[in-house]
Amino acid sequence: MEEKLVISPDTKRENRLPPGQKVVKKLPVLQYDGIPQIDIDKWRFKVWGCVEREIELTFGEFKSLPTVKVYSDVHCVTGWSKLGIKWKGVSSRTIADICKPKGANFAIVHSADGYKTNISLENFLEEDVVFAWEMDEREIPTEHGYPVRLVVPRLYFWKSAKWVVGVRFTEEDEEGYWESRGYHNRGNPWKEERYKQREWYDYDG
Ligand SMILES: Nc1nc2c(c(=O)[nH]1)N[C@H]1C(S)=C(S)[C@@H](COP(=O)(O)O)O[C@H]1N2
Ligand SMILES: [Mo]
Repeated sequence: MEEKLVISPDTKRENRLPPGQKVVKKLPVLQYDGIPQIDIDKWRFKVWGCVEREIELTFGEFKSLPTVKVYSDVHCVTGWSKLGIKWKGVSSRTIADICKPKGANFAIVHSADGYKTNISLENFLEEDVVFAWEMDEREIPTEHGYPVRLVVPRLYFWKSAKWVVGVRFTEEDEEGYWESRGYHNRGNPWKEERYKQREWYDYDG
């Protein structure tokens, strides 16, 4: 089967660096807590919620799905960007083709460390969104999300969940780990959607 190559459109911009960002040479390692230990024999990729078909796949089954290669930059909300990463994995569109979201408006991505993040269905279905198991032509290292990490190149990197164990499609929006701690709900780096607008009551003493 022919493998698709997707060049994330933001990498083709004349200025690839979003406002307020600095380029780093090496991808930093960041997570809210520890790096989870994953037993690959017990690991499953699950999709449930507002879908016509729920799935639960082993790593072998997941890797036998059609693959896509994505070339993208990543931008962390804390101010660093890493340019030019090669990902390989399963397109979010392939997952949607298999599971057929029905009445869904959001994808809530769940990880083995308890991390969650919410992505609108529209953003989730962009062509360059990939559940990757390879980064720069090697298996994704444990600290970067082995066995599977999501990559959402057009949004700040906190939306790119590491150690993914599943996706739940929902009708209603549901804030994830960082979204419920003040991060912006969408997180478009080109609009600097870093944090939620503070309300007037936040300034009250
Ligand atoms: N499961 C999980 N995924 C996560 C996080 C996390 O804490 N847990 N942190 C996010 C944040 S804030 C960033 S910047 C990136 C960091 O990815 P990296 O360690 O591969 O650079 O992972 C994102 N995905
Ligand atoms: Mo981040």
